[in-house]
Amino acid sequence: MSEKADIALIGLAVMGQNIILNMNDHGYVVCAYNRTTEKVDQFLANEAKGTKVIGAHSIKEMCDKLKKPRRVMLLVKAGKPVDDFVDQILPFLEKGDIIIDGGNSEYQDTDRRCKSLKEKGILFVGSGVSGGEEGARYGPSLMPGGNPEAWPHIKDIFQSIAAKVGSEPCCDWVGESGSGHFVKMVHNGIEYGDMQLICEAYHLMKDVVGLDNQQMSDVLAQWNKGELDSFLIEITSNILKYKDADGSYLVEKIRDSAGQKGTGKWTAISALDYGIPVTLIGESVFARCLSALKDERVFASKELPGPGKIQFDGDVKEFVQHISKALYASKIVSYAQGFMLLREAAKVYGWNLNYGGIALMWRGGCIIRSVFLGNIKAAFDKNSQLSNLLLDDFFKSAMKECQTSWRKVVAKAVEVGIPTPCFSTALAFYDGFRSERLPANLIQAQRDYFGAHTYELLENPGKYIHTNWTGCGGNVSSTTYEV
Ligand code: NBP
Repeated sequence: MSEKADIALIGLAVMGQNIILNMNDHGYVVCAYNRTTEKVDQFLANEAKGTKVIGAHSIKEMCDKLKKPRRVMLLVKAGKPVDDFVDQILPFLEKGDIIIDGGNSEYQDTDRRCKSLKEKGILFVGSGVSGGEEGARYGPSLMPGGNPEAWPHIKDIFQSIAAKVGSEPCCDWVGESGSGHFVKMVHNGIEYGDMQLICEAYHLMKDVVGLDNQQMSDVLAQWNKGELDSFLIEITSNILKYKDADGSYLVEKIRDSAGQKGTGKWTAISALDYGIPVTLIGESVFARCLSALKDERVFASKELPGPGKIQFDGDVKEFVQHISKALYASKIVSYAQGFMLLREAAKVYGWNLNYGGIALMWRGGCIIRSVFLGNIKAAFDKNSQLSNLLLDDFFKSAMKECQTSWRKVVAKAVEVGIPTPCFSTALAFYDGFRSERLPANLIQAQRDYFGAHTYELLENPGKYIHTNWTGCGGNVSSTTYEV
């Protein structure tokens, strides 16, 4: 009888094909399957030619060719296709078999699938996969969560195909139910924030300081040797200096209207749902929305006054240094906010999240990979119960070192009328988070004044009282009217 496969992979598009070849490189026999089965033959005859990959033309054939417990990984379009495939595979599985969804599924869907499959004795895993085509082929960042009983059966495959930082794989068990997909969602949200922060630095260097593209590219290449060392800084340095066939810089010819697929928006929505101020990711999503109003902006640019052209008369090198520090400080705030959201979701869902492990999973293989994630990992290694990254000694001293520059950059941007939504919101969050007193006492008074919503006194927290502010209202407080 022919050799049985270690794992089956359904979905022969860009991610599936490359993950299969990656698994093959690491010695695993993979059985490939796809809804359109001709793609199985095409794949075996072309990309997988000469490998140990085998194919199947039906779900039954695929399941029959697997070692037990059976491991079936899906890399198909998220949503209904995943449910449809789960329904089709189930009749051919036995108790203890494993289904892994590596697509960009919503974490609530993964939660639901985990629960319903557990009742049937099937172990379900929802794994974030990041790194795009190249990552899938040579080492992605993998964020698996779901039924923990599945982990010992998939650990070796997952950790061997994942990206490595030194000898450490960028893959570890994230936690229960939908946590792997939640972590992937927050990763994508942070990616939106990182990208917008770099765009704001570019805008300031170009339109305030007046650097040309080659100079900006050189600055970023320099930044990439220090604390900002990251994949996104590296590629932006390359993008800025890239010249079109006519010798002009290509990036300057690209329409300034950003697209999005929704994962940044999902992060912002869950931040609102859980009441966590993930302001930087929220602003980065809104910045893309504002950019997309291109026609309205073109019209408004001729109608609405700004401060007028202000000549930059400062020290260029010094201001560029201030921008790098503003970027670093804002980035720290963004990650602190992302981890606050993870902590809250873990509380709501009862997940036991491995925060240092998450930093390590993002350290390599994915779009937000950076040296800085090593510092985050170190912070959680030092104190796994760390309540907020900003309170770790390393990050505390980074904020101390950066804050003056950060304030100068935001103030300059406001003065000259350059929008820096993420630099600014990060600073506002930082100042709010470090404030013993905020003006929310007045909000409470206003709420009580117009809606009898009650308030607590500083000296007596937990006891809610109502004041008849006008002398005309009654003394009855509201229980239902929420503003
Ligand atoms: P796609 O997201 O383009 O999905 C293509 C696969 O889904 C094909 O196998 C296709 O089968 C199958 N499929 C579709 Br489309 N509709 C289906 C349906 N109604 N029923 C059954 N199968 C269906 O592929 P991808 O870009 O390789 O991504 C795979 C997953 O990984 C997605 O969830 C994606 O969001 C996620 N992801 C992608 C990237 C990336 O960089 N592309 C990165 C990280 C994660 P067919 O061949 O018969 O049409």
